[in-house]
Amino acid sequence: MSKTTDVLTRFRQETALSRNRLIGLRFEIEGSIVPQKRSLKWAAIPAAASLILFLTGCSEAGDPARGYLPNGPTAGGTEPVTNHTNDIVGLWTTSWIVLLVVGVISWGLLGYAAIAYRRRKNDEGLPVQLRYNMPIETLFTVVPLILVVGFFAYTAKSMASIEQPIAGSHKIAVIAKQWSWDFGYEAEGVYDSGVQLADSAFKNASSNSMHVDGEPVLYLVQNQPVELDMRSRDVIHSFWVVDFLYKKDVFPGGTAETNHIYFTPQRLGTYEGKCAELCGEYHSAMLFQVKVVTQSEYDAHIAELRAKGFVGDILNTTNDRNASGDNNPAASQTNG
Ligand SMILES: [Cu+2]
Repeated sequence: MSKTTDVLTRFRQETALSRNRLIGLRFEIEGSIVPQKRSLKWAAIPAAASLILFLTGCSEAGDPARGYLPNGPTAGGTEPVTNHTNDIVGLWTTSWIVLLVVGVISWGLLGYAAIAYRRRKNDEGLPVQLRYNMPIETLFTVVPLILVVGFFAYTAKSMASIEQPIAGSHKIAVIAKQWSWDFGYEAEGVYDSGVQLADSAFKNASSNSMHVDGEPVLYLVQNQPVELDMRSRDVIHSFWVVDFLYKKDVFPGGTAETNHIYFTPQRLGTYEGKCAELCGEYHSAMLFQVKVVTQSEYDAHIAELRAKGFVGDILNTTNDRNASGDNNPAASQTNG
């Protein structure tokens, strides 16, 4: 054996730490950092808990049985707000229950694995590695697939029933415009035209209500099925009555672009509505109200509109957001 080979061999022997020993060393070094990290983690738990308490504290009126969804003015009775709201609440809460079950199982398994298989004092190297485990990988593929298909199916079912026209519906035209709404009572031949709310109106609004004086108001009769035919005069808006738990985009264009909502309002009361599609500078001022009233109150409102001269087909008027005078008699009435 030459001297060179001899030196090389000794060098190799002295530096020959196995790969596993190296990995073990890495764990030992990193392990020494763990206690510090751990104390940080424990500190995060009370912080997260108080954050959750703080955040949920905001929804004081929320009902857990409804998944904290809004439930309209309680003074109006106990009926569902519309004929669709129970279905929507059911879809929402069932989804949460299913997801929580999956979550609890996942978090449980995670916690169990972290504790039962934690690194112990004399452990060296890597634990046995699990790869190409067909049963586990099939489970991880099939379970999410079932969940996604299930959620899709139930959502599609609910949407199909919500989008179903109701026979004998009372037709009302809803026209969105920057930044207000027009409502056309087609059968009665009258309309109401909103004008953009003035900044001063917001200063007078009470802090615990979205309502601002001068908002356009859509009147609906309790228990009378209604069809809203919705169109925009300019850009895309979205019709959203919060307590109805449903919103729908409103597009500019003709009959083909007209969107429809079908429902039966079931509970008397005043409901806040807004545009739910960012549509420009005063998007947030695009507020309106829906009043669900008795037939006689409705008739009185229609008579009032007629007396004010708001007669005709709102779709064929040239009303626009800035119009006043002849084209838009409402301008001088609503927000003058
Ligand atoms: Cu809008």
